[in-house]
Amino acid sequence: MLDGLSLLADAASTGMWFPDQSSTYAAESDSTYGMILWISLAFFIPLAFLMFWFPYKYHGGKSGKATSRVTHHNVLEITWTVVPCIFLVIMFVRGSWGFLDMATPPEGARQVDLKAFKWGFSMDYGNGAIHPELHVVVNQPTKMVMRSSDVLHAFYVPAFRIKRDIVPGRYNVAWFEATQATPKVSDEELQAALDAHEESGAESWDYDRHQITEDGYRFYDLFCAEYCGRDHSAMQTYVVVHETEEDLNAWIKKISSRGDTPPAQYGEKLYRLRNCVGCHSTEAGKVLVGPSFANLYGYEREMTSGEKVLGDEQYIRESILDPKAKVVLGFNPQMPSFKGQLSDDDIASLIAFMKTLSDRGQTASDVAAESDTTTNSSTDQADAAADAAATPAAN
Ligand code: HEC
Ligand SMILES: [Cu+2]
Repeated sequence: MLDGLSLLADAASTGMWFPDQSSTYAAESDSTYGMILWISLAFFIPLAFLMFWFPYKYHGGKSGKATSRVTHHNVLEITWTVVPCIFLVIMFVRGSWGFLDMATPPEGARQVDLKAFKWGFSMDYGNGAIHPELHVVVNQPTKMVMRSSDVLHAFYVPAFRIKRDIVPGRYNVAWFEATQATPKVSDEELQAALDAHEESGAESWDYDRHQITEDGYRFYDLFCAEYCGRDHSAMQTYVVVHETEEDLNAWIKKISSRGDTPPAQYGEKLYRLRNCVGCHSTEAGKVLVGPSFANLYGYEREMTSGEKVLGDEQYIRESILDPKAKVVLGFNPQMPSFKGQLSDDDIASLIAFMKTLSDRGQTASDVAAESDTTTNSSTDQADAAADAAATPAAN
């Protein structure tokens, strides 16, 4: 209730019911909308008034017998046909100008490949730089090439007045040019938000609460605008508009390499950013679409082929690059391949993260380290296999 009131107050204080006009489309879209709204009101109000006034004025009383006094009136008929037609043509022409403009991306637009899935977005900036947020440069056209990996979704950025369906089995293109950057906040403000995040213990970054991204930028909302199932209402991401191309390129570089983040910590980040989190939990026994990552490393599991496989580096790497090669018993081969999307270092980081989730993570890596210098790895592996056979699989 209070939320609703403050939303109303927000809307009233910005003068219109819309967010700031932040793209080249916005002014034209709003004025077309306004024109249609006023024309509709100009017809609706007198018509609604007459609907009540005429029955009152011409009613014949209780005893009166219903008769028709309708005759023909050419001038009247032509007027009420031609005048609304003119308005309709104006609406159509303005609408189609806007539509044609939106349908033809300009030469040289920067391209971002968008993938929509149940229930999130992933933006591909090329060269393995993939992130859920959409990052673009102010006053430069951006072309979105969009696909869906499951059902119908839609790309909707209210501040840009752009909305486009994302259809499984085909590519849909949209383009826009942002006219207002979303600046980076001061280092102190970012640090305060990072601290608050740390303190809250929340698993993922709370954009609504902090009002900045994890990298310290303000943002616009990007919604899915097509009902697509259970978590449709939470299917949302964020748009950052950089002030310069250099700033955007620096950000892309930052997300596409680990830098000096420890591997396990970076692996956890990838787990969330690349949406492993959508299908794999980190809690023992909590099965989502795929098996839990808890005690994956260092334990044996059975495949649909009947083969038993140890969860070591080689197996995990193969599971990520070629998921259908070995399919875990009791699961469908639904995992997409991440070939070409995760670098060797990314995969190593993910494995380091999985080790932190396994009670054999430490010992197993010691074993691996030892096996480089000594030659007892086969006996250790046999021990591990015997252990795994003795304990029923945790997941
Ligand atoms: C669309 C859902 C989905 C996504 C997203 C997904 N996986 Fe999977 N994954 C599965 C399923 C289902 C299986 C089990 C079937 C199989 O082995 O292919 C699986 C199996 C695995 C296995 C083998 C597990 C085991 O217990 O043997 C690993 C390792 C793995 N995934 C890693 C990842 C990583 C890393 C990511 C993110 C980069 C990821 N998966 C994203 C669905 C998914
Ligand atoms: Cu959706």
